[in-house]
Order: sequence, then structure tokens, then C-alpha cells
Amino acid sequence: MAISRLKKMLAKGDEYPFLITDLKNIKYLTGFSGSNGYLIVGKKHNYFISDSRYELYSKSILKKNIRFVLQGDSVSETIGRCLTEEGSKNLFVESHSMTLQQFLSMKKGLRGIKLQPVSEDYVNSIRMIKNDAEIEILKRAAAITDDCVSHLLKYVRAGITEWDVATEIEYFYRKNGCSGCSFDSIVASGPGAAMPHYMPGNKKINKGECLLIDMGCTLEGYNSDLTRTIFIDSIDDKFNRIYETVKEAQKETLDAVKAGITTRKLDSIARGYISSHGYGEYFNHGLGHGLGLDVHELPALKRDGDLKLMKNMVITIEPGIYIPELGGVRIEDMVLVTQKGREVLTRSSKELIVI
Ligand SMILES: [Mn+2]
Repeated sequence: MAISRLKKMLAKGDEYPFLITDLKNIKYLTGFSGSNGYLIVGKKHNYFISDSRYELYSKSILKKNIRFVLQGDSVSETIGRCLTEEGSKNLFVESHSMTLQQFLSMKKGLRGIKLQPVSEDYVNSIRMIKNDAEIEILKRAAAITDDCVSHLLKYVRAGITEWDVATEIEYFYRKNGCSGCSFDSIVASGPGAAMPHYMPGNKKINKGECLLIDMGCTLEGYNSDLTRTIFIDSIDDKFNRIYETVKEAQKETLDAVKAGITTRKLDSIARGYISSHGYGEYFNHGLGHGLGLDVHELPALKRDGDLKLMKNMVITIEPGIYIPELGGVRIEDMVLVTQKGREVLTRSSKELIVI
């Protein structure tokens, strides 16, 4: 079904045959989750190329409309054979996923074929809208992440290190059926929390500090993403105000999520609220992103985005305020867009927590 949607997009510009090299896109279209594969969507046939390690597995999962082709010594030669069968002198390729080296070596190996880079990621744009099976997995991934939050609230205390927390998160996810974290967890205490993409280290978590935890799991190939900020032992007035501002900005934005609203409008709700409280310059990143097979995928929720949200997109809403040298607060939830509104998939409390 997804392939037929892709074919409709390719037909517009007659961009056949189309070579898919992005492994997430390949997984989406074929179910294949190995590390080496090439999918050619042609006018006549569809071909999936992989090596002998994956032959039996591929044949067991491929639908009837995709033919398995065993990769020879040179993948270009194997692709060339498929193109001969298609009777085509063109090959359209996904420019976002191919390295320049791959492109040049394919160009050399496919003499007489015109390689045509396609900059728009068609498959990712199809992936924006989740089907029921994907939504079900994402809901489970969100629930495991909520369970991890509950676990951490019992585990975290002053004196342990950021790295202890990051390790605990990974262990929890693996113990609960996930293949691991969807990205390196951000566990940022005190001043580190002022950096939105901080990397945790051996720093001890101290009393009086904020602790920002941004984490997610990978479950059956799908990713969750959540951020909570808690405070250790005490919180001062300044951070109390910052926390309430982020919390309210996130709530107002969540309340506005529904099919049809533009990403620009959503961003302006969060940014407007934060700016009106005097912290505008301290919210220095985008509002959120789509998530699914990739932890960051389309749509990008940003200031200049004209894209309208559609039913069954799964996105994050994650405003934050970051004060250099002092710390920061971010609150992030995963949200399913519905026709009339939204369903927030991560349900961990956002009340101020001081532990
Ligand atoms: Mn995120």
C-alpha cells in the first residue's frame, strides 16, 4: 500500500526507476530491517537487492510485488541488471541518503545510465502519516518511557552522577523489551541543562540543581521521545517561574494541536507565551518534530513552517528556556494528531517535582 502511494508521487514527474537506499525508508516499504539493502521501485517491477546473509530472511518477509535479487560482487552491476529488465536508461536516487562516494561509484559502475538525484524525501513524507499498527507501537513505546520516568523518580538522588542516570535509562529500556535508547539520553544537571543537546558525563548531581532528562526508547524499530525537568532538594524563585512558564507554554501549545493547524502557528503559540513572560531569547530551538522509524523525521515544527498538521501524524511538543551558566527547563511530550484535536501519548506528570 505504501509502495502504491510512492508510485503515485513518482508518476507525476515520471521519476522511474527510483532507487531507495535509506534503510528506514526500506524498512517502511518492505519490512526489511537488516543493514544492507537496495530497493528499486520500477514501472514494471519492484526489486529488493541484498546479499546472501539476508536472502532467506528477505524472501520470508517480502510481499509478492517485490522481487528478491541476490547482490553480486558489485552492487552497481546488480542494479544494472534490474535496469535492463526495466528497459530504462535513468535511475532516480534519494540524495539525502546517498554519500557522494556511493554516488560516484554508482555513476562509474552504471555506464550509460543517467543518475538523477531527487532531493525531496518522498518516502519520509508518506511516513509522516502513521497507520494503526505504527500508532499502536508508538503508544507502547510512550508507555514504556512513562514507566521509565516513574522508575527514575525513585532512583535519582543527590550524589549520583549524570552517567549513572543515563546508564539506568538504557538498562531499564532493554529490560522492558526495547532494543535500546532511540538516541543518547540527555541527562543534564545544573549549568549543563542550559545546553539543549548536552552530553552527560561523570558530573555529580547536586542539591539545589535542576535535572533535565531527555530520553526515548526504540521499540520494534519505532522511537519514543520525552523530556522532563525535575529539581533536586530545592528550587529557587527564578526557576520556579521558569518552570511554570515552560509548563504553561507547553500546555497551551498541546491544547492547540489538531489537524489543519500550521506548524508556524503552533510554534508561535509556544514562542509567544514564552516571549510574553520575558524569556523569548532563551528559547533557542524548534518546537518539535515528527517521530517514528527515525527519532527526528518529518514534519519539522518550526517558526517558518507552512506545513499543516494532518490526522495520524505523531509529533513532539518541546518548548524550553535555557539560561546560560544556570540551567534550563524543557518539557516534551509525544502527541498523536487527531481530526479534532490530539491524544498526548506520554502521560508522565508535569507538576513541579522536587526530590
Ligand atoms: Mn525531541
